[in-house]
Amino acid sequence: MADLSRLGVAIEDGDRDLAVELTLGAIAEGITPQAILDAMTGAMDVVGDRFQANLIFVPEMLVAARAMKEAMATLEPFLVQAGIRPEARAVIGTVRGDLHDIGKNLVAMMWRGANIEVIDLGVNVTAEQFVAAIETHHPDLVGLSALLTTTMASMRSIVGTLRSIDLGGARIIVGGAPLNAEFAAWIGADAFAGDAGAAVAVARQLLGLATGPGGSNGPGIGRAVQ
Ligand code: B1M
Repeated sequence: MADLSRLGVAIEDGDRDLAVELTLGAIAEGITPQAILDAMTGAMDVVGDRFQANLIFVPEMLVAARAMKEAMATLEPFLVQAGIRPEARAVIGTVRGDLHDIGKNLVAMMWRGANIEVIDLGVNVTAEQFVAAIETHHPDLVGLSALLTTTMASMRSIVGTLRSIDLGGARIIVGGAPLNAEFAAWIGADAFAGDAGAAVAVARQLLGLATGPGGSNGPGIGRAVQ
């Protein structure tokens, strides 16, 4: 009998092979794709909480996210068959002038792990590229990352441009080591997330989605005041 808690632990531990094997086993036993997905996203909530609490660090979070990605790829055709769709869609990118993408990639992985579809625009993304992606993909979230004090200005200018167009209700989340909640509020973002775990909790808060089993509003979350 498939044990979904074992699947969760395999993802938390970053054991890709076991995560895929347990996913296949659960599918073969007829466990619903939704229940399997819930076990996976719950595991990523736990990972996010541990990361925020400094109980694990970037390498552990990366291996967990990779295990999640592979297990998700296994589950995806069954989710599609069952008509289960991502709960939200996000566009994310590192802002113009900035080539740092490790943190942004982590946020993208964690969002995917939280059943948010992510369109990743990469690095050095201009305002025009963000606008084009918003017009094409109609996201619920727009994520901007900046790692340099110099590209904080670029972020401000991009958010200014985004505020001048019809975002279709999309909310703007910003993050990156040199930023804080005050800066996020000042440039007109909806929220700041201090790390990839917080990015999931903040996204859920902004979108009014249910908080996962391990998803608490831990440290690192800053809501920008408009
Ligand atoms: Co650069 N770099 N770098 N660098 N680099 C820093 C950022 C720096 C602090 C190093 C230093 O001087 N101590 C410094 C910035 C100083 C400043 O502006 N105050 C710096 C500099 C100066 C530079 C160059 C200018 C160096 C040069 O060429 N003279 C140059 C700039 C290039 C450019 O971007 N135009 C440069 C280049 C590079 C590399 C290409 C060599 C490489 C990047 C490789 C890559 O990303 N693919 C690199 C690296 C690796 C770093 C350090 C060492 C590590 C950054 C990192 O990946 N951290 C960094 C020093 C440091 O941090 N110790 C440094 C790990 C990552 C998981 O954390 O990115 O903070 P972080 O992401 C976190 C949170 O910030 C948050 O969640 C993530 C996960 O928890 N977060 C978000 C990030 N984005 C978010 C978005 C969200 C929410 C949360 O919502 C959308």
